[in-house]
Amino acid sequence: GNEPTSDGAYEDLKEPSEFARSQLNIKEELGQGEFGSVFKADAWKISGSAGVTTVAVKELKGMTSPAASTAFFKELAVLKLLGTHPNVVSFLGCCTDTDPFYLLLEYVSGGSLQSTLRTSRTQQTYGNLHGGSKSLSSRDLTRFAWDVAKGMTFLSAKKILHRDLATRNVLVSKDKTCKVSDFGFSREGDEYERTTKTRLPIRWMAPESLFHRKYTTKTDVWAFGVLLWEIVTLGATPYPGMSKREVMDGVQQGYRMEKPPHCDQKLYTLMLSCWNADPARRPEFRKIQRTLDTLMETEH
Ligand code: ACK
Repeated sequence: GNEPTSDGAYEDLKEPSEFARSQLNIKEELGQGEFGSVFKADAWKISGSAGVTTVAVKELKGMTSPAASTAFFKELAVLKLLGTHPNVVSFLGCCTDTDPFYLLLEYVSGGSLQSTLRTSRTQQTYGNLHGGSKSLSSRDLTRFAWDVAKGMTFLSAKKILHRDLATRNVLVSKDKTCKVSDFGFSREGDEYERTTKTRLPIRWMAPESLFHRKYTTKTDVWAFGVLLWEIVTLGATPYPGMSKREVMDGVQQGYRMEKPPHCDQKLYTLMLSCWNADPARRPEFRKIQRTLDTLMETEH
């Protein structure tokens, strides 16, 4: 329990996932995350590992913004519940004793799925639909989708909503395994109603999220359908040529993106099922995973 010790110190209050800063050697910046910089670092003896482990460090300079601070601690709360899965970026610890705060995560060396898809293009025309990849086979693309589905099956079984599922928030390891990342918007619970609207991922959002601020596992399923479309188009921006307003109105009136060139009919059918207007009729992640299991078996 958290009883005061005889000298008055609340030693038991020490966070079990807290990691000593003195065992952390921060190296280069990897980029900007939603609440601050992300760094590469060496961690000494982290989560039971001997010696040095390369980790990713998400930094929050606490005084910068209350919204960022809220996002940081929400992400931390979700990460602590997470457990490990090969298709979800694992949480290794945190430094929350003083400013700046750090989240320590498994380091995934290949960058985001979005950049992996885009740099694989034979032509660097990001805005356009394009089927040609110089380095990724159609089986690689199906495997990306399959990996994300497995990660999301794991998260949804834990009743964790991601709420910002998109290729920019999936990381790719050296052996091309996809890992779901960025839980800054995630929440625990079956259903969640968002009350503030900061930087909403409009093009990935289901109609009930856009118009009623309702988030469920089935709104993550909708976003998964958009992620499938991103994979097939090698990282194009969804609803090409449409403004955010046009996307919102279109989606509400039943408009859905057409089948991209080169897209397998079975994958397109899966996308359309994720975009069913009725959330109850969208498939569960477990079902999506099984559909992709079958596609992986038939594709060589
Ligand atoms: O696309 P990237 O190289 O992959 O650039 C972004 C940047 O930090 C800002 O989010 C990278 N990043 C985020 N989390 C991790 C991680 N766990 N391992 C490796 N890189 C990461 C991300």
